[in-house]
Amino acid sequence: MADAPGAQWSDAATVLFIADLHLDPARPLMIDAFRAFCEGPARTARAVYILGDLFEVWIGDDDDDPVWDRVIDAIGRLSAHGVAVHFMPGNRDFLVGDRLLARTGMVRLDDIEVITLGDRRTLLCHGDTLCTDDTAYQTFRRQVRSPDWQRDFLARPLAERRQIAAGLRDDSGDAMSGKSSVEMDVNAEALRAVCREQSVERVIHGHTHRPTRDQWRVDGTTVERWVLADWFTAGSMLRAREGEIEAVDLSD
Ligand code: LP5
Ligand code: MN
Repeated sequence: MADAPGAQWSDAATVLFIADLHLDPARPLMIDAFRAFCEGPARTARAVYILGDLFEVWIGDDDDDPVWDRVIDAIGRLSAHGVAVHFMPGNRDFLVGDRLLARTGMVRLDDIEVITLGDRRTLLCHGDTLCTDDTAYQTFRRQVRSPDWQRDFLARPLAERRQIAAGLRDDSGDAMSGKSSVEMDVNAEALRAVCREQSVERVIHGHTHRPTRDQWRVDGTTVERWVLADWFTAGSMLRAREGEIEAVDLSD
């Protein structure tokens, strides 16, 4: 049974964070790597937080591609093992719905979640909402997050949804080639603002695929930020234990 959102994790608990796996039927080796993660390191944890873009594209819980059964089975067995698996939607898989959650045992998180790790309030987010300089993306995001738009999209046949998603990927790729690297990164003031609002001392996010650990001054507080790595070449995670975090390369 998964713990409620907003959890408080004691120093002794191992808590894992992953994001930006972009699991894709075209890349079966990464699906194998994810299954190995679920059967190995994830089993040692009290909780696993998936902070968005688990899937390259999620076009609806009725997607009948058999490759997803391997992913669903792995998460379902991890949940059944007693690990609390939390899912936060990213910009690729915000259409994950109740049916997938029920099949996997995952608990859905809001776009911003604050948990306590050891004694530090820690903000979790995918990271896309912090990229406020990317105004074209933020407009796109508002459109595709609207319930009316999602209802309309999900009512279309699977083949058409696949086609639309592929078209959006092409449009996005074209749009990104005209954006600067700074524009597509986190905006410093957006990061500071959410830290201030949520009174946190630590932030963990993904999305930018620029793994780092750095420190930010927010008023009188030092905020530690961790940016998760993607799984394009190898699996990786952040592991919290005794209130401290370390980055772990899963291919080692
Ligand atoms: O994903 P990534 O990291 O490569 O790029 C993101 C931003 N792009 C996106 C778009 C997705 O990649 C497309 C696939 C989404 C599938 C969703 C599920 C299935 C269908 C749902 C359909 C809506 O998120 C990219 C950022 C980048 O991160 C860095 O932060 O820059 O943003 C864009 O490129 C968006 C463009 O700037 C504007 C959108 C172009 C498409 C216009 C079509 C409008 C259709 C509106 C539909 C209502
Ligand atoms: Mn993303």
